[in-house]
Amino acid sequence: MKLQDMCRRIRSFLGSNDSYESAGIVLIGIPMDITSSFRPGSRQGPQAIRDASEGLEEYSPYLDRELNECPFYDGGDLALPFGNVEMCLQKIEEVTCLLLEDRKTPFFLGGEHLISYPVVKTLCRYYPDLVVLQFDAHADLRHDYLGEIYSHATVLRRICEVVGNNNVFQFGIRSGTKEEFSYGRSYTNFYPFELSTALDSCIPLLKERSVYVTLDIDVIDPGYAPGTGTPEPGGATPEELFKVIALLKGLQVVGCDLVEVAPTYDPGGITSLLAAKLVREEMLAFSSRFVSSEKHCL
Ligand SMILES: [Mn+2]
Repeated sequence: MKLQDMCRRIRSFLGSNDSYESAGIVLIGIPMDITSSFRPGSRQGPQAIRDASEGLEEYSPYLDRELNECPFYDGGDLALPFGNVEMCLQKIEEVTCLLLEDRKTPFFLGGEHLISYPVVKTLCRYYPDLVVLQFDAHADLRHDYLGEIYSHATVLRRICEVVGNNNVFQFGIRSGTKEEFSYGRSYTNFYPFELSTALDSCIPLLKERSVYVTLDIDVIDPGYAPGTGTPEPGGATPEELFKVIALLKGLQVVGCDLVEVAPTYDPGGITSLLAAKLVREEMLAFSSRFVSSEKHCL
């Protein structure tokens, strides 16, 4: 099946290429929010982020790069069989596989955090040395949520099962059960309340590996990013995240996502705008790998 048959394109992200073939990064929206436990609505995230991107410049003064130096293609939103979690996860696996077969770097816009699971599950078949970096308010390490093992509250636990506990790095965590914190401290590279300083200390180790970055918008304080399903007071500033992204520049990022933007709770559209700016920064930071990426693919 072709990408165009799997996705719907409406309006594209700022600066998107018209050509899939010449793109390195492919942006795909995953409008899924089936397992959101507190406030649903993240299925509208991808389109709100695209709309907000129109207000940004294509040039990043943080990275001194411009989107036209980074050929990317916005493939639209994945068509999903709403209501059926397993089929949705299957579709996400299929589209990830298609992008990897075409030697693209997938960049997914959520949607709820569960979408990261099928993506990582697929990626680690192509990149056996994969590590996952999570930036999030929540540990997402529950074994199950009310008996359901596939949930946005269990997603990192499932990811630990596919890539191995030691290959998961968790930053900025400030919410979870006592058991989740204990699991994190014992089994993952667990940095609660810490972001750029902790990441900086991990960079030498991460340089040797293929990296997946999952960014939950709720890592940022709800004062800056209220438009999300489970806001958690006491979070990071946007500046801290720009610092984080600058540190990631130079790593072999083979895929990423930005999840949990829920426009219904977003007065003034400030969360979508911040998310769009983070997407721009990430694309510019991660595209540097294309210079040397060929040897690394498949
Ligand atoms: Mn979260």
